[in-house]
Amino acid sequence: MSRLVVVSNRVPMPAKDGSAAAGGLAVALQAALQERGGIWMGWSGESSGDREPGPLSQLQKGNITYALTDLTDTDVEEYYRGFANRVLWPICHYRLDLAEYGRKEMAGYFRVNRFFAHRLAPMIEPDDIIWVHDYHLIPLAAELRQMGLKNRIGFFLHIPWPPADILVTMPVHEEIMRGLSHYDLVGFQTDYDLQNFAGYLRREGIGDDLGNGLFDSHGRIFKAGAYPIGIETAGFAEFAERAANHIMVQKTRRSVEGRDMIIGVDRLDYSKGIIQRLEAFETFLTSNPAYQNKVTYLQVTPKSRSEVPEYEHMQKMVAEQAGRVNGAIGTVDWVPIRYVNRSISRNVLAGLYRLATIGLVTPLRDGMNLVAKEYVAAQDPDRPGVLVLSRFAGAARELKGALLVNPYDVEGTANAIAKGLAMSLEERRNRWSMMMEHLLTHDVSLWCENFLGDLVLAPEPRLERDSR
Ligand code: GDG
Repeated sequence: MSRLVVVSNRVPMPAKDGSAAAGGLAVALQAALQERGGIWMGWSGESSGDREPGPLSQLQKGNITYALTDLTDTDVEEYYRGFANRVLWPICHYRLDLAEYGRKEMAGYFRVNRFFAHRLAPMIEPDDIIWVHDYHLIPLAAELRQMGLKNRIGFFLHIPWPPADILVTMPVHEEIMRGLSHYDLVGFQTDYDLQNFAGYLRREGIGDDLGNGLFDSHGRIFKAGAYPIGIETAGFAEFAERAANHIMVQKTRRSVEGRDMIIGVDRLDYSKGIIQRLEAFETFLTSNPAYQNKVTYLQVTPKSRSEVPEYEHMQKMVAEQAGRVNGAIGTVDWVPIRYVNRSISRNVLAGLYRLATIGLVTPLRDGMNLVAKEYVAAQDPDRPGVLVLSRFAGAARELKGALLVNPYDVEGTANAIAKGLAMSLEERRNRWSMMMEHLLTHDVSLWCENFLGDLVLAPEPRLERDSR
């Protein structure tokens, strides 16, 4: 079996006690790396200031070598904060209004990808399979090919891929699309993202859809497909059952005694629809006064990318809105919204999911959304809660037992909250069983196996006709 080389912007390092880092994706990839032997390479998260970064720092754990590189301050500013998070992230989440183009940032993005390729290439053996993750590293394969690497290289995009009309507003859309064609397999979260990709090739006249997932573009034949990511369903369900006894979860249970609890869990990000969701909760309470003092909404929102101005602004808006609703509707003995603006342990999170009558997952746009899947997996099979899910999350294409909402429609979301709270136990069980069965049969290990299986079987690339 060939060695596997995973490349991602950040690398989930194993905990000091040797156990794998938490989180389904990390666990699944670490298992695949452990089985085949391999390397996980990425940015250390550290900056070397304005000096050229030193050598890669390497850590060996079993069969896996973790290889981390620092970046300079300029690299972090232009590649990470600049192009990746202020151009690609908003564009892929359909937010043309938030994209900030700058030549410096675009150049920095391609430069850092070249730098990654130069650091990675000396470690690669001819039979290695390379799996690149996410929007930070789209041009990596092209850079590796430029250096003469002939290895199988796959790419998986964790976030949505927008329709052509949106993508073409980005000044370097051609270079980005050319970058994708240098992979042997390009994986998206959903069919819809895949159709957007194929639609762009067709519309811009730069590629042919050959059928069976094969595409011909920029002189290369490659495969593209939808590979909806899953979670470690069975493991997470057991974990949540145990976590229900965690002291913090017990304390929370006592503190909401006699009330229903609704939970929302999101990185603080404008794509997650937190502001619209708080509005929907307020509307629900004002149009269903009988529920006042009967429901507590817990919003867990760890800070994210706080150094990017849009995120700093969001943080202020969410805090203000939660405070305003609490001030307007809360009473001396009831706080409608409990807002936690930091990360909580995975253990407590799993227990809280299980405690909540409703999981409120209403992103304006999301590649998949693992919180929706974790909420379902964490439920007590005898008394499962209800998932209220945005139709614009990739997960909505699979979780048919959810109450689907349009998060822009505040009243519609408020009505779904009311419907969820009033739902009979029988209907809750039926909806939950349907979703749980799907999640058990489509977990993250299968996702990993499917992607790697298809990458190995991807067609031999045709010799390149054009030069980059
Ligand atoms: C990207 C795509 C796609 C959240 N708060 C805490 C915490 N979390 C964990 C959740 C979940 C993960 O973070 C978030 O995953 P999501 O999928 O919801 O969202 P993104 O971070 O935007 O991920 C997304 C995903 O990649 C995978 O492909 O689904 O569409 O945007 O696992 O549980 N974990 C802990 N404390 C917290 O406070 N421990």
